[in-house]
Amino acid sequence: MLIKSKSKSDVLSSEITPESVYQDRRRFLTGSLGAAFGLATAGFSGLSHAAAGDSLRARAPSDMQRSAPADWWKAKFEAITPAQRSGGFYTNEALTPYSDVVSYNNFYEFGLDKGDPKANSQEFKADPWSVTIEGEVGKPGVYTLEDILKPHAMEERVYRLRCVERWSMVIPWVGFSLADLIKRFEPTSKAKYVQFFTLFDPDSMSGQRSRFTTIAWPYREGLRMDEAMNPLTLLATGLYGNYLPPQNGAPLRLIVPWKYGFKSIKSIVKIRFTETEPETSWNLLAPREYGFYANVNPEVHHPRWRQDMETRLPQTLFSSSRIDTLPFNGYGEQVASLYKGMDLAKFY
Ligand SMILES: Nc1nc2c(c(=O)[nH]1)N[C@H]1C(S)=C(S)[C@@H](COP(=O)(O)O)O[C@H]1N2
Ligand SMILES: [Mo]
Repeated sequence: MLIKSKSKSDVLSSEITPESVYQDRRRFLTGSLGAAFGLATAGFSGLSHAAAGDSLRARAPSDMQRSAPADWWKAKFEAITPAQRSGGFYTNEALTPYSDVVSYNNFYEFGLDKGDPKANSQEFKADPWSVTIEGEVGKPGVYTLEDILKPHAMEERVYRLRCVERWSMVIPWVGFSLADLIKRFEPTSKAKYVQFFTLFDPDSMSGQRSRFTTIAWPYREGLRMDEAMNPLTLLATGLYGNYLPPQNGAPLRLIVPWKYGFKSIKSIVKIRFTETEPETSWNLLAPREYGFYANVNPEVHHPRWRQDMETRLPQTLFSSSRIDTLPFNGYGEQVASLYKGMDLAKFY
């Protein structure tokens, strides 16, 4: 049996705080059970939800405007359109405030604590950037970010993001369908999967130098071709109507809203088309805990964390924001058919 459920005490609400859930995974990563609690983290109290409402698009505070982006890039962001509101591209749930989205992160290349990515990534250079396209594909090559983005119109989509650590956010992304990019490179009939790689650059990514992490760098993830081609699968270039901050995966990251957050790989430098199921970092690290599919599934528990509930961030002192986790993170209508006939307890 590959999946174990933990004891009942595992679901005590008192345990479900952002701090304790990430501490669990952190201890696992470093293998140090004695890791001290009480690390400084961005507090969630006192922050109010911003309603998604009917506003045409979400806006980041103006202090996040970056210096002098190229004209072609700027033009892309000036022309952001809301995605069609049907088809699961929107939710009217309250947006997670911008300040939380950019300060409570998982990006182990920049450290293990939730505040580390923001603290350690501000010097990170996402320009110039290139993406290598390789494997079972008609048009392999090394493409500049401009080559990659130029033909695509940017749109805004508001998705839930559900981390396997049992917290979730609602984030207004900017981006475009991965399917539209994939079609341009003409995958061959042997292309059954797509693999993605994050930049490997220990000079700028302090986490890759750390002796504490056991992750096989570069961080890598993968999707089955039909998952990659699903209209919900997004290549994100921004959030809250502006560029992606480094801590959220600048300049280009994947968003797969029906899967646990670790599938949504950041700062992508390589996309490889393969005939067989590709390696993924978390699966290499702990295959019994992190499967290739990683579909959000309240009935299949992670060996150490039940998955039938989650804490919607931000969590305040006065509200626990505990909600039920939905199959496929609430996107079952769009994606359940991809897994027809599959035993999702086996293919977790
Ligand atoms: N390269 C890379 N991508 C990554 C991660 C990471 O550590 N490295 N963490 C993943 C996890 S576990 C989650 S929950 C999301 C978090 O995205 P966010 O910080 O933008 O909310 O990024 C995912 N993508
Ligand atoms: Mo995650």
